[in-house]
Amino acid sequence: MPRGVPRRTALRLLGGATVAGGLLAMSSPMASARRDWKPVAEAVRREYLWAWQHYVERALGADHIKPISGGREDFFVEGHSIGLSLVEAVDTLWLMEADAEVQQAVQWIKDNLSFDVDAPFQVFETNIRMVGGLASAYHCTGDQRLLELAVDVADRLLPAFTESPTGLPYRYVNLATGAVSVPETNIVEIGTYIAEFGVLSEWTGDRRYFDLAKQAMRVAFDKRTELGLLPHDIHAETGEWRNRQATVGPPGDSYYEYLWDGYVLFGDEELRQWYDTLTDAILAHQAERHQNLLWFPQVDAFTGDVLSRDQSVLAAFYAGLLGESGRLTEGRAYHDAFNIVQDEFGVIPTSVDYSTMSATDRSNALRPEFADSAFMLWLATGDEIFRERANLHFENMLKTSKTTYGFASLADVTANPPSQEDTCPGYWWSEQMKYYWLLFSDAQRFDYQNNYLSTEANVLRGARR
Ligand code: DMJ
Repeated sequence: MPRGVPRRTALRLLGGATVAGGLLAMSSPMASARRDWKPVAEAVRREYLWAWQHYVERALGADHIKPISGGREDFFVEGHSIGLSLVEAVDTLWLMEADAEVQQAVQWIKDNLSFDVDAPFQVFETNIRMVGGLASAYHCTGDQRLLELAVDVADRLLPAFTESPTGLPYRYVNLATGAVSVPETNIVEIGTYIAEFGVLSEWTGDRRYFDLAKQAMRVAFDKRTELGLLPHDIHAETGEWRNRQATVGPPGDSYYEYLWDGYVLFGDEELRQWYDTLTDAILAHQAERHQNLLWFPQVDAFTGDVLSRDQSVLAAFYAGLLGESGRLTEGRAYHDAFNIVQDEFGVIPTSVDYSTMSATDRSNALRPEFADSAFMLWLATGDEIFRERANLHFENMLKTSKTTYGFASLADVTANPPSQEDTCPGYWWSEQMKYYWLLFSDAQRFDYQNNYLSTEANVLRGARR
């Protein structure tokens, strides 16, 4: 490196480099050259089916497999798994044309899955993972029983909305009794339903799902500040904001995503107007350039003052959302910024302070958002650079997370080698492996022109049966 050139600047000039003692792959300066991606697609499928086999042998029906020990782990309720990873996997297996595995998973669901559980379930997670997982499994396979189960669990979530005086859903509902709890919520957990609920309305003819989901989004939108921003915490019973901080990361992220998605899926112009209004305000009052990179700090929604320059890895999804909603310049720029983080750390830490490019949380729970936005931007532009970036994401995951019985979350991405945790989140089965597969395989069963993937990457449009 020439003297006097700061390391990060040099990396940027070179088009990317590596950290962690040379352990991780480098991004290529030839990023836009075309290449044969089929071997990468085959590797993605091979790794996925290898992990699936271990899940079946060691943890069938568990919410999570513990990939290091081969044990089982619950997600929603301690002591009561409901097959989360399996439900998350069905559409990915189907897109990979792993039909024996699809049949095995669907059979397990038919024989075992019951939502008659006397325990509080988190409404947001149950919706994006279980309603969405079953809805996408139905969309892919056409099996009516999967739709019935999606409707069953969605119906059990409805008291969270209907019992609330504002229409903003409570955070928890007991699936057996309908008892609701925890009104202290946030805009993600009140506003990430319209995709799953909307397709149920479409498929069943019952408008209630769509209407309840949209009404909750409206309550939050109507309370935007004079700057047009939304604080992220809100109270379901009073409708009052509980804080002042606006963020495109959690817990703000998928509220914005589902405004756009509601428009894309159902042609709802009002949702599009809400999305445009909020996005214009975010770009005006939240965007910040730092060392020629675009970032979205947390700001005070009432004054616009910057509160924190921490950037959650989950916020990387926003690059794709900006791109797909027609803000390609900003979407690319934000992906470029996260690409610098990938080049700097290999695996992107859970959060970084971009003003110092230092990790403020060194873990990474197999987060898919960088690959998510690479996929969305590739769909929008066809630019090979996004495949290159996603390929590096995949390679780095293989090098750091692969373990005895599957893929493990990382406790510290800066350790050499990165230290692993004995857990694999359910979304791993639905998100990044699907994005990689769709990016690299030219999948026969996917309509690349007309499709929709939910915030959990559940395919609710575009399955070609
Ligand atoms: C997933 O469950 C969904 O993408 C959700 O919207 C937030 N992020 C996790 C994965 O990181």
